[in-house]
Amino acid sequence: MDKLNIVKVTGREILDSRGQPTVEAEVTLADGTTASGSVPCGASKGIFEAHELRDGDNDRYFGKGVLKAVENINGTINEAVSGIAAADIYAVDKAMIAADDTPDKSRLGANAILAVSIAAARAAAASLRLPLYRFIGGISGNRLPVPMMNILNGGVHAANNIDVQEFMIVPVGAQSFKEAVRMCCEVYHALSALLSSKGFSTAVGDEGGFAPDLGGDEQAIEYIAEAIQKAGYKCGSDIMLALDAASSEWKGNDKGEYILPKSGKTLSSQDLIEHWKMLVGKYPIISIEDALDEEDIDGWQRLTKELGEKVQLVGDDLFATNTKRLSKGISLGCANSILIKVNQIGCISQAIEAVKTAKKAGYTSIVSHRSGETEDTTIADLAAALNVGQIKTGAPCRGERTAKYNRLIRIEEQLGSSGVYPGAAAFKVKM
Ligand code: 2PG
Ligand code: MG
Repeated sequence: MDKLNIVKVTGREILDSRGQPTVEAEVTLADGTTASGSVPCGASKGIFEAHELRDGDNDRYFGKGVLKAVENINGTINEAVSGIAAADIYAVDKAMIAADDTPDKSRLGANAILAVSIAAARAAAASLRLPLYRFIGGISGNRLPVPMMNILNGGVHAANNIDVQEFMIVPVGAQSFKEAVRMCCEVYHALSALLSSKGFSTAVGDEGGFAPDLGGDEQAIEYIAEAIQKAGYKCGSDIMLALDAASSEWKGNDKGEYILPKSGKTLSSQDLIEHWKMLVGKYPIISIEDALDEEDIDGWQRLTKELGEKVQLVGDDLFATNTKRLSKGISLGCANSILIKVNQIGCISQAIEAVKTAKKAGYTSIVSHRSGETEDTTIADLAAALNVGQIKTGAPCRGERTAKYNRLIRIEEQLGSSGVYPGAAAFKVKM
């Protein structure tokens, strides 16, 4: 028997950063190596995501328990992957997908499948004595990602009055990942001082960004621009801005209608496009994610025509890390970038395939966390391994977010002179 063959897989219920139950899997190989992997959970979930299996037993965790997913790991998945070499992550994932046999992984649960996919990859890397990024990316996985650091939270991630979910700073002018993190932290602390001095709350949202009540998205952008300057950087060259509107949360009653839940505004798809155009004309915004709803395909086509040369337009809910949806979007001229969230599709190999499809079409990819996270740092390794050049993993605050930044600081140190921090080159748009 090959020493890398999987001999046992077990699951357990653990907690995510919102205190909700989530799945962890542990994989044991024939040589005795064990490794674990755990699964994040979104709040602004798209309708095209793979299925997250929850118990629905209201006596436990208000129905959110994941004991069924754990049972599926201990039973069906354990049988399906036993004997397969963990180093062949495509074969491990394929066996689980076949055992599930649904288009959205709803029988076994994408949360059960992903936990095992991650644990198997980690076990293979550990057995081969390779860092995870090296195991996944080989010797060519050497590009550190530019952090898109979310320092002000709104939408469903915060109990404030801001509709846009994420306001991010993007340190394109840094010379290294470590410096990029330092620059962002300095701006984060400058923003904290600025908000305090104006009498605003500095309590944080789900991703560690501040969550004050403000006068709207423009005021948020203005405070961030001021904080960048206060920290000693130039907004528009050292540090750019990015937004995630998460506008699938704004679905109105009719197609192409948007109702912003906090401000109560009703907008058409074209109104929103005009709003983004106004912001892009006024502020150095390099990237907008989910600027429109996941089902507003005509809107996405117009938006891409009107803004696609100037701004990275990221499809998160729109593509759901799904190669089929991405290919369709590419052929229709929707967006120019994809957010890669492993739990949207439910296993590592399919997330890798989405990155490959994006690359072929000239779309950029951003590896991303979820708003509910664990201490698992797999996405940090994945970002470096796949050379995507961008990562979205929250504010420099809350352990589940800093775990990813700290992992990348270590990866950069290990890569030494072969490591590349791409800065502005990670973005295809003109600056
Ligand atoms: C997003 C994510 C992560 P959630 O919309 O991009 O920031 O949020 O995990 O809640 O979907
Ligand atoms: Mg998003």
